[in-house]
Amino acid sequence: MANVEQPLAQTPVQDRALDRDCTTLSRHVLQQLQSFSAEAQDLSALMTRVALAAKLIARRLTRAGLVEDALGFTGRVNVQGESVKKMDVYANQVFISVFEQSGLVCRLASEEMEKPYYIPENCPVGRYTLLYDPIDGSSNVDINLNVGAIFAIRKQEGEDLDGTAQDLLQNGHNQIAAGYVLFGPSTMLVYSIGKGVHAFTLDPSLGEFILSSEDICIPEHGPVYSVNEGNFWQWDESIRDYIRYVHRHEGYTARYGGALVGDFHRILFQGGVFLYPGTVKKPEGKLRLLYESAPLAFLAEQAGGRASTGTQPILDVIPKQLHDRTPLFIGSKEDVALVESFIQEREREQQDQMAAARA
Ligand code: P6P
Repeated sequence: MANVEQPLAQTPVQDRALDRDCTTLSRHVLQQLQSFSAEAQDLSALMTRVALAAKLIARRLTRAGLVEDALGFTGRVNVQGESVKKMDVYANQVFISVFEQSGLVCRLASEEMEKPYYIPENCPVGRYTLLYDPIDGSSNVDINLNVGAIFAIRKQEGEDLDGTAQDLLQNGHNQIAAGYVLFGPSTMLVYSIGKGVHAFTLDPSLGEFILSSEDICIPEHGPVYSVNEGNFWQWDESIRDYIRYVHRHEGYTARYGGALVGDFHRILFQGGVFLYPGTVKKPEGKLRLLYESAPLAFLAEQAGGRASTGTQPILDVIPKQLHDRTPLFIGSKEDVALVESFIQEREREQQDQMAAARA
């Protein structure tokens, strides 16, 4: 038998490091599905395109302070009634560009676009829709603080011949993949295809997202509560009761970065709860269901956490419109349940008062 050259021996640590560096996002998706079926290949290709979008946006953000016309406002207002930043426009277009000619995505629905964007050459063969918030927390862009992008992938149902994408108005259990990109000191991509939550860190020297945390689990309880207390005067009494509770009990700490992705990322790893309740000005809440709350709720539940409107699991909510908003309470099971208990208590008191008034 010919003398087969044995590879030079590496230490187990060296072997593990090399294997990790070879665990790219596309490989991980296929490993997760344990399949090379057409659908598995589609998902792997979709995630690879999301990763490309993340790299392009990260590159722009890293140099934003040096590039003409990268920062500041466009002077326009989007469908949400929010002032549009130049980075919002750029990032929105990046997602469109990376999915054109992909043959995969027929429609893109974004916080920045009133109606879904159709890629005719991909329709109707393209079986997937990307829902995304291209830059979440864009108020942080001009001050070089962390921002994020949030995405969800759904399968198109029916032909959508009237171009109104009514099939997107379904609950969050219809998401086949969801995740976010955190543009922070490092760029991280966190995703789930329904088989746990996994985090990848961009290695700029490789231009690849490399697996950094697998099967992430949110602690049952954590010290962090993340909320904009400047809205205290606008909240329902039940939320004020919860805030008074955490103010008066040891073991809680407030963290609020003004960008949902960064605030959620902290809670995903350290536990706690993020709250964006309804307010006097926005009784339905500020955060958008289809491309902010539902994707993060998918991740939270996959990681053993919880996500609620305060009275209903986020993943059960069926939107009436593409840009519907919901209140959001998301994070550790015990901490979300504690917030819900204050809401339920107030509801009981109100029902008792109404019953007493009728008696
Ligand atoms: P507020 C950013 O505009 C965003 O949509 C989320 O990223 C963030 O959690 C929230 O709004 C911040 O809103 O009212 O506290 O400034």
